[in-house]
Amino acid sequence: MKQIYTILCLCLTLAVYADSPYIYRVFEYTPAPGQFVNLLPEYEQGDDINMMRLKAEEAIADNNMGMISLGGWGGYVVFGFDHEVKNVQGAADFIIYGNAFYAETNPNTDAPAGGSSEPGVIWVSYDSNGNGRPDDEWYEIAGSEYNNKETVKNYSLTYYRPATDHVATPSKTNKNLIDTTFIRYEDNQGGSGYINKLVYHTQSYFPLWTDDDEMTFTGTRLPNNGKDESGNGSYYVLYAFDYGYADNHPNTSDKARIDISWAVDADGNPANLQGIHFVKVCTGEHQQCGWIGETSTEILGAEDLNMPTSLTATQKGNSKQQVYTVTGVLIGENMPVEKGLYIVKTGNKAQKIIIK
Ligand SMILES: [Ca+2]
Ligand SMILES: [Ca+2]
Ligand SMILES: [Ca+2]
Repeated sequence: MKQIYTILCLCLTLAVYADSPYIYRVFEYTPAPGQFVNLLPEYEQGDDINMMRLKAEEAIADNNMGMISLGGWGGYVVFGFDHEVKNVQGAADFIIYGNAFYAETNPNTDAPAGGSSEPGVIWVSYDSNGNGRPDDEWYEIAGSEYNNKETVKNYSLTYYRPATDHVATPSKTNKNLIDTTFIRYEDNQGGSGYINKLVYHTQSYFPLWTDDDEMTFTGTRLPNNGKDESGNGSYYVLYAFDYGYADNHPNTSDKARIDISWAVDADGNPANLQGIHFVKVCTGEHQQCGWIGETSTEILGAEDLNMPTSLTATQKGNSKQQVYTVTGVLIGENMPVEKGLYIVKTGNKAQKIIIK
């Protein structure tokens, strides 16, 4: 009898694992100031930090493939899966979907891959205390630029809200920059400057759901990747780094895939994680490229790449019922008559069903 009970427990664990390969929950959404902030997702009067978190969740969870912007350098989102994303040895484990694309009309024909690559630095965490919350240790995914001497670790940047009586300073040479003293920033390396306001985006760039007059972010700053290939400021190319970042390569590229084995601890040693539950993505670039403005990482979703294929969600909108055994073998569309534990999947939702 005890043996039967154990088997049932194992089955339940399997069934929970089978829920969804996509983002389950957004725990925190804290963009840095930027041209898409208050637009992606849209701020509406009265929205507080939790409402904005829910809007971010609605956009990127459950394979919805909406889009959120993390704003300028340091802005971030924290999301989680409903199961442990396993670190499969020798294979990529998950992908974060962004809106990066390669330029097809780069005047520099010998250039490497690039176009609109806005790399976000990825951190991962295992739910060590088992409470379902991202309050455990974070490990950085050491992407291709981790040991680049231009990468700055423990970079810190503070953005300041414009004063209520702020007067815009339009650029004298670039009509697209309607305020060159818009959002002041200072870093911990002696650097300072302003995020420009662009003629295309005239809303507040400072998150409207916070009362704070300044926002400070700390993390990894990647080398600048933008280059004016026209020589006259009309055509910028943001080059892709080799691997290990979000919103860096197109979603269809193998180079957009992330291997949990790349995770390192604070000293740069391999973290040797067996799996992860939580992911944090931070805008990694602190640069402005003329008329296209500051570089900001965008996120559309994320997916566990190694769930059993027979259990992963079918095409969105397909509401046909499918019945599986607990080991993932498809039985058919009708409920079985034999006693046992089954997984019934309708669209993206999977449920455990016990036939007694
Ligand atoms: Ca792996
Ligand atoms: Ca935890
Ligand atoms: Ca982007």
